[in-house]
Amino acid sequence: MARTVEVIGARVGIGGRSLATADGPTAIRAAGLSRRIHHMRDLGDIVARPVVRAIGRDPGPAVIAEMQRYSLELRAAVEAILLRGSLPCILGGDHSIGAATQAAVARVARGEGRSVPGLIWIDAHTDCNTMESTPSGNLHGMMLAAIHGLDVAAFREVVDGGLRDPARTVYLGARDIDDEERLIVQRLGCRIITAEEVRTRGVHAMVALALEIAGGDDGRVSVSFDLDSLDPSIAPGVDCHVEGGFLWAEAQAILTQIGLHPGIAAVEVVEVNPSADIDQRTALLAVEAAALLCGRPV
Ligand SMILES: [Mn+2]
Repeated sequence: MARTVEVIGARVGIGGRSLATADGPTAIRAAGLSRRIHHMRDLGDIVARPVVRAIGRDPGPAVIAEMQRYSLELRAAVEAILLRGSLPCILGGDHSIGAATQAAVARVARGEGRSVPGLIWIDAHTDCNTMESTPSGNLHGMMLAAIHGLDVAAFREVVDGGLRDPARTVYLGARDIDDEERLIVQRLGCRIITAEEVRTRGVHAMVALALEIAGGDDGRVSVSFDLDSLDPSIAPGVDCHVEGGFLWAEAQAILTQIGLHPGIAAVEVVEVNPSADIDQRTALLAVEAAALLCGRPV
């Protein structure tokens, strides 16, 4: 027997560069998700309207309003899954969905009088810009700043009651961090474990360290897997390609070890952009990642 996995497709692309990322959940399902996770219930999609984005460092009021509306809808859906005792698995979609998922985890934990789970963020990016520091204006690069208590208008209401302790956030594989953003991450006190560090010190030791830091006093963690943490040579179907990522053997070992951890609170698999993919390669890896993270028998 395994805990029921409840899947939501988060059809959103307005937080990133390419609206085609909204088709990620469809591509992940088509690559065979339900064949790899047997104990899953698919709740279908939550859809963000593809509103027009302003040019420049401010995405504009239409995107900010739709992101807020969308995120509140997703947050409520994730909270409902958690309250049923199931494991939420949210398929992206761009990474902006993290505000809703992670706020939901914190709100439910607080409501139950438990400590708020930590966060393992497997990503080429640290997603910790603010509207003041962002070079791109892409909201998928700001949601963790909001989750850690910095003001980002689009997520202000979404993170209400859902803030996370930055000392329990660990990044795995981050390698494309803006200068000001790096200062924010340092100030917050999040831990960054690079792919290089994983190679030098070993997957097992580094994942154990990540679980120890993020797990805090109760061992509970959410895990968010961005396909751009992988090297673009094996995962071309993403929005932001960054060289030097994990190869599949490394990622597989990381995801297996995390998936066997007993305290997984929520899983996200995000940033699959089918319009950039080649022969479903990235979508197939997304299926494997979700299966490894959600597959723990109980
Ligand atoms: Mn990323």
